[in-house]
Amino acid sequence: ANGIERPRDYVVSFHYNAKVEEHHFGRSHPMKPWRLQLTKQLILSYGLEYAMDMYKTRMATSDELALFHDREYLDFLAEVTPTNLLEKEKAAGKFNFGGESNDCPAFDGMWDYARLYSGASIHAAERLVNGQSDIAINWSGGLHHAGKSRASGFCYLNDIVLAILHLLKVHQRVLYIDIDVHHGDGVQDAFHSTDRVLTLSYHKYAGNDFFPGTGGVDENGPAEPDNPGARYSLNVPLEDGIDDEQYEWLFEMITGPVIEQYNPGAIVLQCGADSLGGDRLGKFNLNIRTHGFCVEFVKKTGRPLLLVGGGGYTPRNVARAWCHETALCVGADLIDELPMHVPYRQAFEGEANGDGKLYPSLHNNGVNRHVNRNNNAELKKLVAKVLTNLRYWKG
Ligand code: TV7
Ligand code: CA
Ligand code: ZN
Repeated sequence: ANGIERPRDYVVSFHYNAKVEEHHFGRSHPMKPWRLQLTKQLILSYGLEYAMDMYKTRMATSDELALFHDREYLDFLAEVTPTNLLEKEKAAGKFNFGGESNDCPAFDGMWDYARLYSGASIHAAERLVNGQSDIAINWSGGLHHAGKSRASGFCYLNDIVLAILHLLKVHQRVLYIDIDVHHGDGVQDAFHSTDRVLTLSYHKYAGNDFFPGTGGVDENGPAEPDNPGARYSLNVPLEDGIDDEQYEWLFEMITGPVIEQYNPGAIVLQCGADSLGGDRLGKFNLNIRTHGFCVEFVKKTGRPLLLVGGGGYTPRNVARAWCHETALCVGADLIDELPMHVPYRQAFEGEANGDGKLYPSLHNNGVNRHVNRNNNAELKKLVAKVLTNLRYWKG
């Protein structure tokens, strides 16, 4: 031992390929792969790489992707470019490309970008499957909206579904938890007819007024009599402005019994950072430590754990949250004052950017605070409603 090393209680692996950072969705698009560069820099400046196994991951192959995605859709992704998109009008419409919203643009390098983040999740899952890691992390993944043959909500390939398919090779049951502010519809849909994957998403829900419009509390998987997946989709729809105390209470009250009763062999936690206060798209009031509370809570159950990223549209706070959560995994306490030598330090400096701290309040003086439209009595009823599904499980 060199004095820096200490016994590891968990073997943590970090799966990443820096090439993902170089991709751009286009001017003014809120998804910025560059936030991953900021995240990695924070992690390195705190020295967390000495406490993990660092892997440079490869792109997923077409055969690996075809375990979930349609070949025809994959061929389209491989061929489409900003210039030929118009000629491919028919296919583009079918696969939910371009269009008015431009949520999923055909940007240069998109196919490489999507294969890189997918490759990292697959590699991370393989490490867990082999028992080489207890916790595997891919902050470039977590793209939970992509369908079998459909791009949606900034997601082209569903790395989460692909990773879960690997975990199912050795685990009878896999639990998927999603704390992104958006509903994890793509993962839910992929496993709606099996009881071997339980999906649990916490999100803002406002019907058609908030993307993707699904995830009501009564949406629990098709209720056909012979569908084994019925009751194995759980949704926790929330209003704007939920605070730290309410979210921690809710997360514990629901996730606790779910883990205990479902007894999964492995857990995948999507850590979308758009549920933080001050996010450009989300409207919750969560601080970084509360977001991390969910990671710590799940980690403490001691099951093989895959952590993936997801949304997060205020890059400096995405980097803070995912750095903090990386530290939680390796069991390190980080000092609040950011290291002097962190590159891009100015992105974290100044009153509006968190004053050079790792844990600034994300709702300073009410500036970024959203009105809290959740009340405790309603949340209590919501917990009861979500948990009724558990009474229908057998075994
Ligand atoms: C996992 N919100 C993904 C979340 C995906 C959200 C949406 C935008 C958006 C797109 C842009 C853009 C934007 C400022 C924000 C119905 C619409 C309404 C777009 C103008 N600026 C995740 C997807 C969501 C694209 N989509 O869960 C290019 O916001 O609400 C919608 C769809 C039609 C399109 N308009 C919004 O976090 C990673 N899109 C700027 C440029
Ligand atoms: Ca969610
Ligand atoms: Zn999101």
